Amino acid sequence: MPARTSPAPTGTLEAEAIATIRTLAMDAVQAAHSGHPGAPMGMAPTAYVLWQRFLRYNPEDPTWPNRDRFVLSAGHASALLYALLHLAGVKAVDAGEKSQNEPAVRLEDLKRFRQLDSPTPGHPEYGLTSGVELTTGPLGQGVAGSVGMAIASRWCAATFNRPGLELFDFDVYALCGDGCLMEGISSEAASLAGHLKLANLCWIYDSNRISIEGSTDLAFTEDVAGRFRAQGWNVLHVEDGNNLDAIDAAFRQFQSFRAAGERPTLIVVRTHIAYGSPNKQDTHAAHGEPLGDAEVRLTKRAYGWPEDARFLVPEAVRDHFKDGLGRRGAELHGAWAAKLADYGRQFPEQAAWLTRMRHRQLPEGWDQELPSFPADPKGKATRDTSGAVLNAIAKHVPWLLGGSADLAPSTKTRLAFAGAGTFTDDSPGGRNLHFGVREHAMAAILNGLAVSRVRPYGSTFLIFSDYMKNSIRLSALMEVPVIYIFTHDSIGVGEDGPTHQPVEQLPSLRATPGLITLRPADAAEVVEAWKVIMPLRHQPAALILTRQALPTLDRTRLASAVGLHRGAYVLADAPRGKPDVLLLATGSEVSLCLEARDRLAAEGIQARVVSMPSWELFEAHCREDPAYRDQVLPPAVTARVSVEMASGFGWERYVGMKGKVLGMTTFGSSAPLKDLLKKFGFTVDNVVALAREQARGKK
Ligand SMILES: Cc1ncc(C[n+]2csc(CCOP(=O)(O)OP(=O)(O)O)c2C)c(N)n1
Ligand SMILES: [Mg+2]
Repeated sequence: MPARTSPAPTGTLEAEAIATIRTLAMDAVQAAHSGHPGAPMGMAPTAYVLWQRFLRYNPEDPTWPNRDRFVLSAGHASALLYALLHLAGVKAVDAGEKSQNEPAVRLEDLKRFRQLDSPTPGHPEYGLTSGVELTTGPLGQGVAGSVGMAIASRWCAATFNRPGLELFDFDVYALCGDGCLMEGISSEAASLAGHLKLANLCWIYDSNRISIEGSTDLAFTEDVAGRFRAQGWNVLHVEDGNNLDAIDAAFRQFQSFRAAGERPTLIVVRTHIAYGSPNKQDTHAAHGEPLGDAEVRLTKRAYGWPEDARFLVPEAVRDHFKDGLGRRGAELHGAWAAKLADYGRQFPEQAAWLTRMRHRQLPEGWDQELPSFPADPKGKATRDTSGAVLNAIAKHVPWLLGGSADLAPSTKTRLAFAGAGTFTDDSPGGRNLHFGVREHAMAAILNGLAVSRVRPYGSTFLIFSDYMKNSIRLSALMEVPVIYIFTHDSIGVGEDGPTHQPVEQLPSLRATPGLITLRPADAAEVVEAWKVIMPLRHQPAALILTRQALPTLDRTRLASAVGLHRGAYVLADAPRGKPDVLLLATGSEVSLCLEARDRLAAEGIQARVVSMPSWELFEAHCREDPAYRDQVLPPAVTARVSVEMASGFGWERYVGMKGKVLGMTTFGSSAPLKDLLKKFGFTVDNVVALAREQARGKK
């Protein structure tokens, strides 16, 4: 292996294009006085070869469903992506995904790298900048998300393609660095990708052997190639990241592997951050920071670039990209559009699905088989009713697919109807996904599926949402409608003990902007929760469900569960109309409050029970209808008790500083449920006592 890469190419149009990418990235970082120039400079030749010679992408229509995806998993190298989007002439699209006649990234935007309201934020943000396929920056998320895209490509091909009318065959490329491959999530995702034989997936590893603290010798000396081979991947090496022929050969090799259909591909590209001045060579000093004006000049000189030029884009370079990527993309896109028209004539039903799926609309009649549940004091666990509802919906939403991190029998998320199938390498049209015990990768893969426009759900125990947290927040940040199904939602788990009993997870999900959390109280609320979730187009949802059975409430005596749509509703009012005390609860604690209400009435205390399955929906509803808050939570009634088997964090918002929060202040413990309920105070007696105290105190 050479000690260092060859000098940057010069003297050809290709060399000029690469130098343009490099100098744009340098200049952008320098102008912002922040950002990472190293990876963009090191990977410019590889990115150039991929985009110009291989990527099937039409800059005129960056939402073309069959485009090859390029994911910049090393999101700190965002300047590279913005330079590429700019040079390729990628067009902006509006909210309705119509291509606009203006660039996604203008030269002015590169000059405003990392500034307020620019489309060139510090890390690439999906939905903000056309052409950005996934929000990246938290290392590992991009490569893991790319697995979701590769699954989507195969699933869409199996579902929609017809002989002679292959609408889907896109490839997915993800560019990562040492950091992404150090992160555990990349191992989870690579393991699954290898198992599923996702031959349409290519990760490109910028092996520059540097991360922030210095050489990878400090903390990362494993045999990366060996690890990927063991996970069922092809591994290719490009020993010199400036050698365009070697890079070209590697992508060609990927394409032949792809045709063989057996394994995903990792291309290890050895790069070396070659700065201008000798003293920066082989040092990590400038890594991850702007180079400084003097170094920028020297580096430009080494590229044969005018030293004083800033943001210089030779017209010939733009034309070059138009002739390469642009021309190829336009031809492929044109041929695809013709195919789609033909497809629409021959397979109108599937074509209609495709249109709806692309625009995140539901098919007609998606809710025609929604079950209803009669009142039943014994009732069912909400995980069970949710499983039934999910199946009833999935039958009529052909692109709703998902699975669990090895807990489907417990989370009740298996699609069991005829034809649902299981997604495997030889049945890629299956709709049950097996993620294995890989929660973090599961959530990132769900994001990759969601941006590919299928409707994904994933499930596990609520406690393990912590393993998935960064990907969950990215679903919210990207505004994609991933459905998270979390069961075993409290100390109700019982004997499994505190390791499995969620306490702080609910508040943490509620604190995530844009995520809708729903904790239904009975079977009827489960149905209503799904009615809220399915039409969501830009928001992820977390559905929080019990393992233990809950009564199915008698809605002839109580308010309709339709109230769930407003997030909180008066389920049972004070028997004589004017409440002395409000009992607020979610999920399994709602029926506890109903019992307490009856006992309080016998003592002459009038209690109102408010079911509050979703704080987010309640807040959203109250923004539109401020009077609703006072209707549900009359300001005059300050005697209030909230009851939820989770950390009480945040309930003060609804019970006020003088109200009582009955929640968890410690971890749970391992014991039969009834003993735990007693120990932690989730008994009718205790709720009655607290309510009495509140009501008396306020009189
Ligand atoms: C999950 C996560 N942890 C830490 C960081 C902060 N961070 C940004 S870049 C970087 C080093 C990445 O090294 P590498 O992937 O080799 O990229 P290079 O520095 O070579 O461009 C770190 C630790 C991050 N973005 N994400
Ligand atoms: Mg590195």
